[in-house]
Amino acid sequence: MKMKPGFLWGGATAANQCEGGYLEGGRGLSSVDVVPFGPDRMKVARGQMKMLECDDQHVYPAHEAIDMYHHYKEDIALFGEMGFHCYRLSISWTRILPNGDDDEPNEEGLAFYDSLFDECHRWGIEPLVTICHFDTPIALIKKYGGWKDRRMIDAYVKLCRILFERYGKKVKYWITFNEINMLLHMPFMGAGIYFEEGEDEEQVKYQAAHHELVASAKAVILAHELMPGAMVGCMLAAGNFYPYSSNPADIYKAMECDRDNYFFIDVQARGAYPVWARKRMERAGVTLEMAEDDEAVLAAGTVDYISFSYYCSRCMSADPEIIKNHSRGGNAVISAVVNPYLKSSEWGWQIDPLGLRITLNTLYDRYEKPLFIVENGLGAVDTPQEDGSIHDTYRIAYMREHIKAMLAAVNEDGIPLLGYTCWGCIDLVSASTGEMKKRYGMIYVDKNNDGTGTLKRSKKDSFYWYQKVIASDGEDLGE
Ligand code: BGP
Repeated sequence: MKMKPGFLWGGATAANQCEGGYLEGGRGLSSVDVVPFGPDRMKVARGQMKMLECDDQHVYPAHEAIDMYHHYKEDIALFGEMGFHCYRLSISWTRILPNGDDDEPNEEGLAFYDSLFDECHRWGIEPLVTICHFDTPIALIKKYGGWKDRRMIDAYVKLCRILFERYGKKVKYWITFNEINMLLHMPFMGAGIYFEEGEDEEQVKYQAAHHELVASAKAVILAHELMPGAMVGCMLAAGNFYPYSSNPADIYKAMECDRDNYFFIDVQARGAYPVWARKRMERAGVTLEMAEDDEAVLAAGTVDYISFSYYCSRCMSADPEIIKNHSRGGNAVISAVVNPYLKSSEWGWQIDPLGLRITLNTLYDRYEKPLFIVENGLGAVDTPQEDGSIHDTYRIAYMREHIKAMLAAVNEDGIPLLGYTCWGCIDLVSASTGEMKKRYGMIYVDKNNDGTGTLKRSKKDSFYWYQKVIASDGEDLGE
């Protein structure tokens, strides 16, 4: 089995996890710059600990990351050598608008992405741009409290207009927000939100979600107006919840967990809040404040395709005892119970290639829009040999099985799929843990958790393997 010509094979990164150069080229401070490495990371990411400036007690991995700001030509050349058709990256908002909503954009920041896109095209690589990937300008967090405040919509649309006008001829594929459902789990990462004492967290999160959804719809409308032919997608942190048993109570519980995530893209793909979501918010005492035309905007700004990340499936039970005793099935961000049928990665993420086929089918059944797998991969420890080679057979095995599942979904189930960009095609900072040790790349970067390392890039075995996969459109999986 293989993919048809035109299928976009490639890799994905995010500015906050690879660019570095956090104060260079006129860039302003952004939310991820103040999310530290270590035990406080999740507290800050979840909005439970307020940190809007850097201090001396913490280390901030985003400041240098893998310094792609200075290495992008070399890195894109390596992507070109692997045969990428597509490279997913995100824009650093504060490189363009250092305070988030400045009157004039920062020309140095704009020129940086111009050059980066030109470099992609030189290698025949189609850029796929995430407008906002875990990235809220600190100045706007100080001014508005992040996406809690409706005025964020205008700031975001201002950014979009600048991007679309400047890059409309260079970029066809766009994503409005990375993993928009992460807002519920990591409100500071997803929306620049930290909670004040006594604040109603559900109310704040869903109101912020509403603002992001309206902003996303406005971006879609604007993109279609300014860039005819552009494709704008939403992006979900996917992976179905399975019921722990065939007990209907478990099945209902798993459905509810799935709905928490679908909530967002149901709105982005269908243009309205689902009935069950309205009821659920009502029961939780959440009252959404809406402007008069918000519903019309949501209805008009539906996306052209559904993109998603897939690393693992999840499992859930309705029985509190089971949850208590088998609670290590999720990850640092989303909790779940252990699925006894699956093996786990070194970080406890449960490996489930068939789950990818299930996810593809579920999403297509639900939305009937083209899909795009924009993240998939294995976070693992790599050990360079004395001669510098890296034999990452575990990563190849993971990707092979997932690509097989994807091939089956497309060829046997008929799912329309635009492309596959594996996550962290070059090693970068982990979003959930801030580690460098948790590597996804096919390109190794000599950088350690403590910030040491030469930043030298080298090719892992998976580099040569993926090169063949792409060249054969998925037919040669190296078995
Ligand atoms: C997704 C994010 C990415 C990425 C990936 C892997 O949630 O969109 O930014 O980091 O997960 O997660 P981690 O880095 O925590 O291993």
